Amino acid sequence: MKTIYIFLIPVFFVLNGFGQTPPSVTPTSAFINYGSNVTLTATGCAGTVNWSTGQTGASISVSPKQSARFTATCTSGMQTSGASNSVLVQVGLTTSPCNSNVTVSSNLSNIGYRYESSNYISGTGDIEANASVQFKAQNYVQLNPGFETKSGSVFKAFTGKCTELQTREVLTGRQIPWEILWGPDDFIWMTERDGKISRVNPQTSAVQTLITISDVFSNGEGGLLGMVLHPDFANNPYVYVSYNYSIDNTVSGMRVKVVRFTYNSGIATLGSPLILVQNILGNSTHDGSRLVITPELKLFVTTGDAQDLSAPQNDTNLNGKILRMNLDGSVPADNPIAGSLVWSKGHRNPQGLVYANGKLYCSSHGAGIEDEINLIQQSGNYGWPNVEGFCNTPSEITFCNANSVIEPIFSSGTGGTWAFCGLDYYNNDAYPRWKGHLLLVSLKNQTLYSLKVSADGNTVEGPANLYLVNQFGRLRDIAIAPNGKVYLCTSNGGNADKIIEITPIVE
Ligand SMILES: [Ca+2]
Ligand SMILES: [Ca+2]
Repeated sequence: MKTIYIFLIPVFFVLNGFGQTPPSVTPTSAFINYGSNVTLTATGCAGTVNWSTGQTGASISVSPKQSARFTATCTSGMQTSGASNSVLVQVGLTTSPCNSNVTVSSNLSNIGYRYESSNYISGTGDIEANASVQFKAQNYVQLNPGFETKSGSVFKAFTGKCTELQTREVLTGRQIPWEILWGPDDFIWMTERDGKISRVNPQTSAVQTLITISDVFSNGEGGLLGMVLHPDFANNPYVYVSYNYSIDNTVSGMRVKVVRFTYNSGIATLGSPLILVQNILGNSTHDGSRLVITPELKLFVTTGDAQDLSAPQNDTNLNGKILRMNLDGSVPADNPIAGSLVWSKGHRNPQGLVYANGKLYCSSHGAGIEDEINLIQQSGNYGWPNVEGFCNTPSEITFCNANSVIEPIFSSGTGGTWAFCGLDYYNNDAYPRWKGHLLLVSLKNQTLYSLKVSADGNTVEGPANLYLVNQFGRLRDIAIAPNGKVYLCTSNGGNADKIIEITPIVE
């Protein structure tokens, strides 16, 4: 008895005495734009929380200039440092401004950063382990005594002109353009949420409105949303759209339908509407509605949960799904559930969709955390509302194991959302830096991102690259022209929305 008693005492103290478990830090991961901040909170410490930044207190706000790990330690008790009490805050970085001369005198631990100069770059700082940094100067790069690339770092230096994204306003004065795409007529085709479909001449900025759809019910985030053209448009001049209507002219009567219109170029109109699917529950938010047609001539349509959390995991409900249909709206014989349009489930509000590398990539809005990019698989379950982002909480792990949930290939992390929207894939030689990258725009973070996709197309490699941060406000969608120019549309409202043309200037 006595021996047992001696061993019980330390156990008692660790669990209930002055012993403390290490403070846990939330968020568990975070990804921020360069220049913005994130609040880190430590819980489980009875004493004072000391942070690796030198700050104290349960919650601190940090705005790191580069990716960094922040550690919380507790002044009292037996807590020990460990993985559970630190968080890696990744910072999306962009190319440095193209100044005439650049001197890099402090040590660099940036990941995927490029210093550019129109004359020379002089380096004396170290490139830290795990950093990957490039110096690109038009005339010369000078590595002074003391400059060192540490083991495990990646460093490249070369000469060349600054890489610049030249931007031009193609169009202004519009109201919430939602879809922009490059048409086979070399015009930009555009939907606006109030119901208009137009052709925009990218050279002259002339707008030709083809139709104002009479039964579009535009409320909140709902209205006329996604659009795609038939891949063989010359022979099949069909335009497919997804939009909200209302069965009783109220928000609670909002539904979503997918309609095919026929383009008559002679009289510049869209007509002969053919309803492919209708009566999908809609709402003033969470209506999905991005469309893609694959080379096998199947139409994929995203649907949102329309604020009905019971829908995404219910196979008989079309909300919170990605639907797959033939181009006349019929159910393909090889869909996973006989007679059903459902292709994948567990989606919250997916509003970006692109087919590339023989794969379907989808971006989706998270609730308060974890905006996701997912690789869409037949019969895939993406977890919502039971799982946000990765399967990393006890209840999520249980659900994921029981339901074979597929985790995202990229997430904004648990630090917050960026409001992922339009998604596209850059496969053009005009801007080699983006070749093989997903391009993504965000509303809340007002940023264009490029994300390098792995050679097999199955993963995103490295951190996001950020462009045009806060320059044009909220960004809704992307279109890419065959010549490699990229077009973005803004979503700021006030009849002041724009289409911006990006011309990469590469030597
Ligand atoms: Ca688009
Ligand atoms: Ca999670």
